[in-house]
Formats: sequence, structure tokens, C-alpha cells
Amino acid sequence: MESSVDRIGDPWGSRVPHGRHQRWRARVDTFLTDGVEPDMVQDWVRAASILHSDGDAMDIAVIDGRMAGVRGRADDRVNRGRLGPKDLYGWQANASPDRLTRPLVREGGRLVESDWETAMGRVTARSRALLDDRGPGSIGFYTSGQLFLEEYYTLAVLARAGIGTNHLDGNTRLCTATAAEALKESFGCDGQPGSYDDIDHADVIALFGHNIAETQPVQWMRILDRLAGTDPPRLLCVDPRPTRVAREAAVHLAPRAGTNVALLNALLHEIIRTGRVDHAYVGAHTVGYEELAARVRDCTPRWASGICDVPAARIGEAAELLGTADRLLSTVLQGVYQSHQATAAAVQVNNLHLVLGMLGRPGAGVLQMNGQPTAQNTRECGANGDLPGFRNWQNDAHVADLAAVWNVEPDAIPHYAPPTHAMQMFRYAEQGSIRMLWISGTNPAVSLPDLARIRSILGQERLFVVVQDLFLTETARYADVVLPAATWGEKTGTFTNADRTVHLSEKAVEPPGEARPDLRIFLDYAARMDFRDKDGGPLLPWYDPESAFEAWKRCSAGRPCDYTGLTYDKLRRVGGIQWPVNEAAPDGTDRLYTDGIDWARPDVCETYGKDLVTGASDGVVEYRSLNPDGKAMIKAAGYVPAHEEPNSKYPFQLTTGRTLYHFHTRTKTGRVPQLNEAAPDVWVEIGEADAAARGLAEGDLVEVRSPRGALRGRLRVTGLRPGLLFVPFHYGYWDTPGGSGPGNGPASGRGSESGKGSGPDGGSGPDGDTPGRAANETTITDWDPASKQPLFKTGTAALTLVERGDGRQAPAPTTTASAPADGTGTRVRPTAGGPAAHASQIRSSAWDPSGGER
Ligand SMILES: Nc1nc2c(c(=O)[nH]1)N[C@H]1C(S)=C(S)[C@@H](COP(=O)(O)OP(=O)(O)OC[C@H]3O[C@@H](n4cnc5c(=O)[nH]c(N)nc54)[C@H](O)[C@@H]3O)O[C@H]1N2
Ligand SMILES: Nc1nc2c(c(=O)[nH]1)N[C@H]1C(S)=C(S)[C@@H](COP(=O)(O)OP(=O)(O)OC[C@H]3O[C@@H](n4cnc5c(=O)[nH]c(N)nc54)[C@H](O)[C@@H]3O)O[C@H]1N2
Ligand SMILES: [Mo]
Repeated sequence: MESSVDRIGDPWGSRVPHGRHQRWRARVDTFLTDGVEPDMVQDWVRAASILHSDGDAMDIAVIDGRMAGVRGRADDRVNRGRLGPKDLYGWQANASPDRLTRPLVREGGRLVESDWETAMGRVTARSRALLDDRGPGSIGFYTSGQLFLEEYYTLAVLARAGIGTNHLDGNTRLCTATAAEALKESFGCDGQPGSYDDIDHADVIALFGHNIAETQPVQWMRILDRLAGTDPPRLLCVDPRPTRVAREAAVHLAPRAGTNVALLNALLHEIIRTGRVDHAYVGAHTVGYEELAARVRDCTPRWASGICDVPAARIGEAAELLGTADRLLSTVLQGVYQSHQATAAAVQVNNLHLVLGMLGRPGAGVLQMNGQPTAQNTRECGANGDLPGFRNWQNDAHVADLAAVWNVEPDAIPHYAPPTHAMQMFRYAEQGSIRMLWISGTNPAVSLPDLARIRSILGQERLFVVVQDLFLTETARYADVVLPAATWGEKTGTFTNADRTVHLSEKAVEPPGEARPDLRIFLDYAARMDFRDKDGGPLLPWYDPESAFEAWKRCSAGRPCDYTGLTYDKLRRVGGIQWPVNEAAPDGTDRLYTDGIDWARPDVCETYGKDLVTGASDGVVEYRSLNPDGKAMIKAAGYVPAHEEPNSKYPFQLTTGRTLYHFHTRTKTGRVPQLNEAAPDVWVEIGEADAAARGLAEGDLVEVRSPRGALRGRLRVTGLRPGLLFVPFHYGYWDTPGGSGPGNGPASGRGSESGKGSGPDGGSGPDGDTPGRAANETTITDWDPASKQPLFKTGTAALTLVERGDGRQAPAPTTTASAPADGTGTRVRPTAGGPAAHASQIRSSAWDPSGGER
């Protein structure tokens, strides 16, 4: 059965219902460029998506050395052939005419085209000079959640043991730092307990601050297929926006932003009060229950209702849903992670599962989600502010073990303090102790909080900035050297999704011009710097993706993220496989903690834990006394109000986040017509009652101002909770990435004093007087004490009318959480992609010979 569907207007496609405990059946989604038929495709090259953390497996269609489309892989465990809108259309960005094709270097304040020899010569010359004059602490690396495993591992080795700097972190700090920290706090070690297969088995699925419909659309299709099948699950949605998830939920709680801990404590209170605790599980596998019970004793639904502004009865219903679940699956994402009590709240979700004994069985699991496609690898490889292989920087045996893998002295690996987190690296650059910042695969001039400050840091003359990217981004404009990178589809490597599934993604086409894979760039740097091991051999003896993967396997051996049972060939043969994969588990591992807690013993754990309120690290002595036998740790936390609360000047709460059709700072999706047209510019969401009270309507141009800065956008009136505004964070301060306007060539150089940061018109980004459109003009320099993840979801703002809309509409989608409220009376054009967005969907019983039974 084949059908053709506009997957912009109908993002999730049609249903293939499946009942509880059945295997999810395949549906193969394909999008080929206009005029291309499947039989014209010369080669289908194996890959997986890198536009979210799902790892949707797909093949890239190649004709005459160019990409011509993509097709989902029916046999892969993650997506069973399905693709989301970004998967289907996003690859077209690779062929954008404004890709960087040659290195750029700054000459007389301007970025000019150069060659690799000159560009890398400058990078190594500056590195050497800084090492001589100021030592390794003057060099910092800020990387990504979007490179490949082999690349992070290479970067981690060269930064930690080559340069010897402690300043290496990823944009994963903004993304999954809390996921990692919450897992470490509860289970002693990073590593996702659950599996996506749990969706097939759960009877209750609870989503905390996770708009899965838009941010992992294929797993949402899986939930929709279950909702359409027999014995469907009941959903609990905790989200202040009226997301698609909220609309399908049995219980939707829309709390005030930043109150997750109060709500979760009330849920725990109710579960304890109503006698739902699995005391056998708690006794066998956990420590800390008594403290939790005492902590939540007074956290009644009524109490939480006053803080969260959610009816107490609804909180009771939610607790009932959780407490009566046969198999409970919970997911957690940015609505929890990007707030002031991020780790404290995420840990309470783990606690729900621990007290209910809902772990390690099909359908009973926690997914502390990742956002970025390869964030898991940033963490595993130690490119994120941890040591590779989830080793504990405070445990000398772990450092010695790592030193043995690298054949260096333990002292060559900085471990005198926790690895520096990204927000601190920017602080050091601001204060002048970091003098060189190498930014790979991230666009901090749009994605970090408080952009005016970030621009002034990056624009300093004394800071040598290297940017490694596909495009001349807002950030690249501040660079002293720009290195053109090859990307997905143009290079080979592996990466791991949010449920530990490893995929191999292979090179399908040549990169444009002189662009090079990140791996090659890092290895070239290591060779030029002549990094050596303790016997005088090369520190990084590998030379291509597969040899880098083999090196990483040795580093992962015996650790939770054990890759020793994997090879490129096996990944080609089998498709996605979940780590650990080793002799004991040659086919991979569905779930962690099926048989008790494995990685929390003091000698193996990744961390001795932190104080959730202050973030102070505990030591081994405290850890041993708290958790001598290596059980799961139930850590209680009291609610603390957000650092910034609305007042008369800034009466609204302001939260920021995503829309279905765009990825982050839009360097890719902004260059894809189908995706861009669905959400071409920034908008501002407000609830119906708030709009009515202020006489505001759909399409009005408004200004959102916070104590940091301002932005302008058109208003969309939705079912958002009262007192809250929402702004998508995708839009940088230039109009159209890759558009025909000025600003696509090298900067003309009139930005800051150093000439860095020139914008499209030669000027720099918006200053205090000219409001821009990036959400991060308004966000605050502040972070969760334990995970150090910045607070993008809990700010305050004022809202003013700039100009009436007069019948215009906001450039916001209607298919998503941004849908106009039913009662507004305004007619808004529905989002549609037209013929250019038609993709095929195929169902075949051949893919599911057993008819779905397992
Ligand atoms: N389409 C698309 N998909 C993506 C991405 C993308 O850019 N676009 N990025 C990927 C990445 S890197 C990430 S990290 C993920 C993020 O995926 P999500 O976390 O699902 O996305 P967000 O929109 O950032 O935030 C989720 C929800 O948090 C809610 N929220 C805000 N404040 C609070 C609060 O105080 N409490 C609660 N409970 N909820 C709150 C918001 O209303 C929002 O709906 O998406 C991944 N997938
Ligand atoms: N206000 C607000 N801000 C946020 C968030 C929010 O919810 N609200 N979310 C935060 C989160 S969770 C995240 S993950 C960040 C994302 O923020 P960023 O990481 O800054 O966003 P991207 O646009 O994905 O930037 C990735 C860059 O890498 C480039 N790139 C892509 N592929 C490759 C490659 O193979 N090699 C190299 N060298 N470069 C490549 C892209 O062109 C792009 O410039 O934003 C954070 N900022
Ligand atoms: Mo993220």
C-alpha cells in the first residue's frame, strides 16, 4: 500500500495501529526530489538522522554523486522506516550554494578566503605561543552534540592529554547536561535506563517538559500508533503549552514555569500517602527513601497547587495515574532541564520510578532524554566536561586507567578540578584567562543566553576564535580563522541516540570545495602540534573513522558504555544496536538495571555526587557512607522559587523552545524551502485571556523586553497558560540564512573594535536600541547549580504593542503547539507544504511477517 502525503501539513503521516506488547509495525517514508523515481537511484547509502536525538535510520539516495532524497529503513529498531519532516527534507541544506568551501582568515579586520596550510598554520602558531606564554589553561574547546563519536573522542584526547587543558565542553551543556547529571545523581553513572521499545509495553506514559510530538516526531508516531491500537496507554503531560501531547493526554498539567520540583514533590507525596510504594524494591535497590518521605510529607497537592497554579484535584488525578500504572514509562526534557532546579526536578522523576519499582522491565523505564543527535557521544567520549568512558575525575584509579589507555602519565590528564563547563569557559574568556576558543559545530552567538554579552566576549581583540562550521554563521563572523567542515552524508562515523542505539552513518557524496570532515581537521591539528605519548609515539595513532572507532572501543572497555562487541561491519549488518555491546551482550542491551543497580559502587561510579542546591561536589568518604553497597540513590529536594519572578515592570514569565519544522539556529532548516516556509520568522505566543485583557490580537507586532534585551515578532494567540509568553529560539539576528541578501560573503568588518562580528550590513548584531529577533537577546546568564545547564525556560518579560496586525498573521505553524486558540475568532491560514512537500508512505506486510506478535 503506497500513499503520497504532504508531510508539512500532515507531519506525522498515517497510522499503523499497534496493540500493547506488539511489535511496532513498519511504514517506510521516502522523499525524493522532483522528477526522481526510485528506480533512477544509483546507490542507497546507510545513514541515520542528525536533526534530533531519535537516530531515525535512513538511506540516502545518490544519483551521479549528488543526494537525491532519503528513505527510512524498515528493519531498524528505532523508527521502523518512518521519517519526520526534518528527516525528509533537511538533507537538502547540504547542497546550499553558500556552504563554506575554503578556509577563511582575518586580515586587516576582514575575513578573507585562504587555504588549509595558512589557516591551520595560524591555529597551531597561536596554540604554541599560548602554551609557551600562558600555559594550557589559556586554550578552550567548545564543541557540539552534532559531530560523530570518532570526532569527539579524537578531540577529547587531543585537548585533555595533548594540550592538557581542563577547558573542553560541548553545547550539550545547554542540552543534556541535566540528563547526565540526573542519571549520575540517582544511579551513580550516566547511561539511559530505558528503551524506546518501552513505548510498546507501557500502559502509562508520562512526559515532563517534553514536546515529543515536535522534537522527536517519529517516537510520537509510535505513541500515536499505540493510541490508535488496542489497549492504548494513558498519557500524563506536564507542560505549560497546549502541545499535541497535551491534547492527547488523559491528564494535562500546565504549571507555572519553573515549578517542577513543587509539582513532583506533590506527586511523590500522593504516591506515598496512597500506599503505592513498592517497599520490596525500595528496600532491595535504593538508599535515601526515608529522607524523601520526610521531605515530601507536607507537600500536599493543595500546597503545590498554590505554587504551580494547577488545580489540586488535577494533581491528585495525575498521582493516581502514575500510582496505578502497571508499567510506567516517563520521559524528561527541556521543560525540566533548562530551569533553575533542573537536576533536582529530573532526579524526582527518577525517584518516582524508584519508589514505584518501575525500572528494568519492558514498559517500566525512565528516559532522561537527550536532545541533540550525538549528545550521548559527547558525554561518553568525555568531550562534555567528564572523563571518557564515564570515568570519575575524582577517582585516581579511573584516571590511571585512562592514562594507561592513552599511554601517558596520569598527571598529563588534568583532574585537579571538575572539567570546566561551557558557561564558565565563556566567563574565563570574558575575564581574559582563556585566550583561544575553538568552536566546532555550534553557533553560540545565537544559542547561548544573554547574546549582547556573548557578542562582546567573542568580539574581543585578545581572544583568538576558531570556528569550524558548514556556513558563515553569526558566530563565524567573530572568528579569526574559519574552518569549512564536511557534514553528515559527506563523512563516515557512528553516533548514539537517546536510548543508547548506535548507528553507522556513511559517506554518500563528496563535501563541497575544500571542506573537510571534522575528524580530519582534528587529526591534522594533532599531527601539526606533534602530540606524543609517554614513549614518544604519536598520541593519536588513528587515521580514519574506523581506526578511531577501534581506539574508542579500547577506551570504552569494561565501562557502562562498552562498545567492544561492535564493529563497522556489524553495524552495517544489523543496523541500530544498543550499548553496552560486549562478550556478555553481543546483541546489545535493551535496558539497564534489569537486575539491580550496576554502576553505583564507590569504585566504579562516575561521580560521588553533588549537593542539588549548591552544586558542591561530594567526596569519596561521603559517598561511601551514603551508598556503601552501590544502590540507587533517592535524593530529595525542596522547592526553591525561580531566580526571576514577574514584577510590575516585567509582568510575564517568558519561556523559549522549539517548533517542529526548525532545528536550532536554522543553519540547515532555514535553507530548506519546505521547512522554512512552514515557520519563516520569529513569533510570540500568548494565551487567550492575556491577549484579550491587553486588547491584543493575532498578527500584532509586539516587543518582548527582559532585563537583558528585547526582540520583536508577531503575536500568535494560543491556549497557552495565563501569565506566560513563549518565543521560539531558532531565529538568529539575520533575516534569512543563506538568503540572497547581503551578509553571505565574508564580513566587511565594521562590528566591534577588532572588526569581528560584522553583520549583513557590515554592522554587528542588534544592540540595546534595535531589537533583534533572537530569543536569547532576553535570556539570563544563570544555570542549574548541579548540572550547570543554563536557564532558557524561566525568565520574565514585558510585552508592548509596536504595530497592529491589521489582518496579518503570525508566521507560526498551525499544526503544532503554536496552533491558534479555538476561541479567537480569527481565521488563520493552515500550515501546508503543497506539492513540493509530498512524500510517499508504504505499508507492506512483508516487513512484519509475524503480524506484529512477539
Ligand atoms: N523540531 C525540532 N526538534 C528537535 C530540536 C529542534 O531544534 N527542533 N532540537 C533537539 C534538541 S537539541 C533538543 S534539546 C530537544 C528538545 O526537546 P523538547 O524539550 O521537547 O523541546 P522544547 O521546546 O525546548 O521544550 C519542551 C517543552 O518544555 C515546556 N516547558 C517550558 N517551561 C516549563 C516548565 O517550567 N515545566 C515544564 N514541565 N515544562 C516546561 C515548553 O512549553 C515546551 O513545550 O529537541 C530535539 N529535537
Ligand atoms: N533560548 C533558548 N536557547 C537555547 C535553547 C532553548 O530551548 N531556548 N536550547 C539549547 C539547546 S538544548 C541546544 S542543543 C542549543 C543548540 O544550539 P547550537 O548548537 O548553537 O545550534 P545549531 O544551530 O545546531 O548549531 C550547530 C552548528 O554546527 C554546524 N554543523 C552542523 N553539522 C556540522 C558538522 O558536521 N561539523 C561542523 N563542524 N559543524 C556542523 C551548523 O551549521 C551550526 O552552525 O541551543 C540552546 N539554546
Ligand atoms: Mo538540545
